[in-house]
Amino acid sequence: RRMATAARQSLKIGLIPADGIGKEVIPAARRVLEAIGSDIPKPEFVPLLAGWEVFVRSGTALPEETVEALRECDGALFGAVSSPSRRVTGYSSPIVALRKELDLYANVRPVISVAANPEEKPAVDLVVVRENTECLYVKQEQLVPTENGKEARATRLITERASRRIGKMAFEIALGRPRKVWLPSSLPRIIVVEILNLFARKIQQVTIIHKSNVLSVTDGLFRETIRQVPADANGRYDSVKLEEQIVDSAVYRLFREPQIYDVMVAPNLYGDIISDAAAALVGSLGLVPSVNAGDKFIMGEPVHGSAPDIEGKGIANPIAAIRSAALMIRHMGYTNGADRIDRAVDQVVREGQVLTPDLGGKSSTDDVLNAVLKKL
Ligand code: GGG
Repeated sequence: RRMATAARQSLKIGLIPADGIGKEVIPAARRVLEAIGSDIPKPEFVPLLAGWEVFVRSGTALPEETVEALRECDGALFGAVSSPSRRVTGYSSPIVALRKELDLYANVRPVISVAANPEEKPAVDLVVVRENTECLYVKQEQLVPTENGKEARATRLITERASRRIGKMAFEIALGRPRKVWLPSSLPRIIVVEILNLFARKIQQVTIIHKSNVLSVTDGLFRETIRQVPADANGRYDSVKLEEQIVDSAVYRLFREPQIYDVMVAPNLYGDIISDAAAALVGSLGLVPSVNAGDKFIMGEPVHGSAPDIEGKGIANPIAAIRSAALMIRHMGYTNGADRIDRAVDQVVREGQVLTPDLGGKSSTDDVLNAVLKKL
C-alpha cells in the first residue's frame, strides 16, 4: 500500500533514536536521506525522545510531546528500545505504545539477501507482514496468588477487524512484488529476458502463519478472517496464491527452503520471532529493515534491538536503519530515491570491502555510512 504523495516542498521526518545503538544508526539514516537530493522533497528532521533511558531520566518512556510532534510529521524513523526483562512500575514499552497510538497496524519486514551478481535471483526474498497492535502484545498480564504459588495470566487478543486489515495489507504487498524472470547471468539478456518478463507469472503468494490446530479460537479467527480476504475482493487478488502453515513447521521450512515463501502474514508474536529468525538467513539482523505502517502514517524501524553489548563502540551496522529510511520513503511513493538507496547499499554489501563485525568485517558504522554515501 503506497501513501499518497502530495506535491510537498519539504518532508517532515520525526527522528526517535531511543536507546543503545539506535542513537548510532538513526543519524546514519538521516545522513543518507539528506544526501539523496531531489528524489525526495527537502527533509526537515524533528529530533524526538522515547525509550528506557528517557524513562530513567524523566519517569516517562513515551513523552506526550513526542506523540503530538509525530502527528505533525509526514513520517518517522525509530531506532531501538531496551525495555528491561523485569517488571518496572510505571514503565511500558514505548514502541508498542507508539504503534497503537498512531494505529500503525502493520509491521512490514522484507528479508532479502544480496546476490553475488545483480543479475542473479536473491537466495532469500520474502516479506514478513506482522500484525502490530494485538496478540499477546496488548500486554494484559496479571499475577494471581493461588494456594500453589503465583499464577501468571496473559490475554491474547485477536480481532476480525485487525486480522482483515493485516490480511488486506499482505495481499496488497504480494500484488506489488516484482514479477521478474531470473536467468543465469551468462545467458544473453536483453531481448530474451524482456520477452520472458512480459509473460512472467511469478507466483505471488500469501502464506498465513498460525497455530490454529492448538489455538483454534484465537489463531482460528486470524486464519479464517484472512482466508476470506480474497473472496471479498472482487477478483483483485486472483493472481495471488493463498497458502497457510502452522508456525512451528513454518520456521523449519523457512530455514530449509526459504525460497518457498513470498509474503508471510502472522499475528504479532509469531511475526516478531519469524522475522528475526529470517534475518539469520541473510547474514545479520543488522541488515533487515522494517516499516510500521498505518493508513495515515509510516515509521521506519530497523528490526534489530538496542544491542547494549556493542553500544558506544561505533561498530553498529547502520544498514538496517538506512534501508528502513528507504522503505519509509518507498511507502510514501518516492520510489526513485528508495531504489537509489537500496542499490547503493547492495553494492557496498556485494563488494564486501566495508562491513561491520556482524558481517565478518572490521569497519565502523561511519565507514559503512561513508561507503553508502559514496555509491549514492
Ligand atoms: N528496533 C526494534 C527493537 O527495538 N527491538 C527490540 C524491541 O522490540 N524491544 C521491545 C521493547 O524493548 O520494548
